[in-house]
Amino acid sequence: MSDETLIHRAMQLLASARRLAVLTGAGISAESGVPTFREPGGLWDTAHVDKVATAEGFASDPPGVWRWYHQRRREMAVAQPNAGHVALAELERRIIADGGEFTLITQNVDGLHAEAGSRNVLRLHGSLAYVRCTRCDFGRRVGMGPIDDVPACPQCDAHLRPDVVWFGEELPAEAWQAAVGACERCDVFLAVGTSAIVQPAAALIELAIDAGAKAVEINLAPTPASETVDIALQGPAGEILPQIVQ
Ligand code: BJW
Ligand code: ZN
Repeated sequence: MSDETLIHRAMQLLASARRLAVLTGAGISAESGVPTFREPGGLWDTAHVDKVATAEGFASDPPGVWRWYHQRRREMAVAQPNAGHVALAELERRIIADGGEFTLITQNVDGLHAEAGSRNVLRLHGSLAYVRCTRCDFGRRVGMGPIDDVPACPQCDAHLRPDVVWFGEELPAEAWQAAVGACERCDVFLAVGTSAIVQPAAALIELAIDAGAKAVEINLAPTPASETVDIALQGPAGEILPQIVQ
């Protein structure tokens, strides 16, 4: 099937959706200048996953891990939503105005969906605009601006950490349950810019398909999900999304 036909079919599917669930990953923010993880030149090329994205790594070197996150926070502070983020926000407005249901499930920690105007956003992996204490229940929004090199908890003086989900950690229960519910109910499912290998987020794709949804994927490259979705569109999300959200 030609690219044009696939795009037309995806457009029709989205236009017919009554309950849409969308899963996004780092690829949707790539055109905003936010690096992805697993592509050549991505974050995991230069950072060691066990050192920067586990609780054990943080415990053994809080200043080192914070240096890595400060750098990423600086990049996110200047990043602007791109045409892909904007198209999803527009799609939400349209579906809600028609009395439908729209859930945006994101693995991203950059806040760009909310900045683009998306309302119902479930952040499965937390947010780099928040910190929380490694010892007590303290947590706070700090935005993407400069903060202390190794911030300390105002309640107990322990190290604060980025409020993101590292490997081996549970996802925020409320967001996860809401995501599962949205995927079980949706009639159309859209996966955008995710390598679809990090669990349990990637399992949402199968969950939606098994529950009867038609599924569309947008990615620069094939992923493990490409074989199972109904329509796999290959190309930049910032170009394809505005075309299929019309
Ligand atoms: C474009 C584009 C453009 C580029 N347009 N497209 C079952 C089996 C095996 C392992 C596990 C399992 N269950 C759990 C695990 C362990 C683990 C896991 O999944 N490991 C895998 C690597 C195998 N999962 C966990 O540990 C999770 N927790 C958990 O399961 O808890 C239960 C439990 C507890 C205790 C013991 C056991 C279980 C937690 C996962 C947390 C992930 N955290 C990170 C870091 C967040 C903080 C931070 O940002 O620093 O989340 S890792 C990183 O990967 C980040 C992302 O959200 C996540 C997903 O990556 P994403 O978004 O898909 O990005 P990329 O780079 O991989 O892909 C980008 C894609 O975009 C590419 O495909 C490009 O082609 C495309 N692209 N430009 C369109 N312009
Ligand atoms: Zn504390």
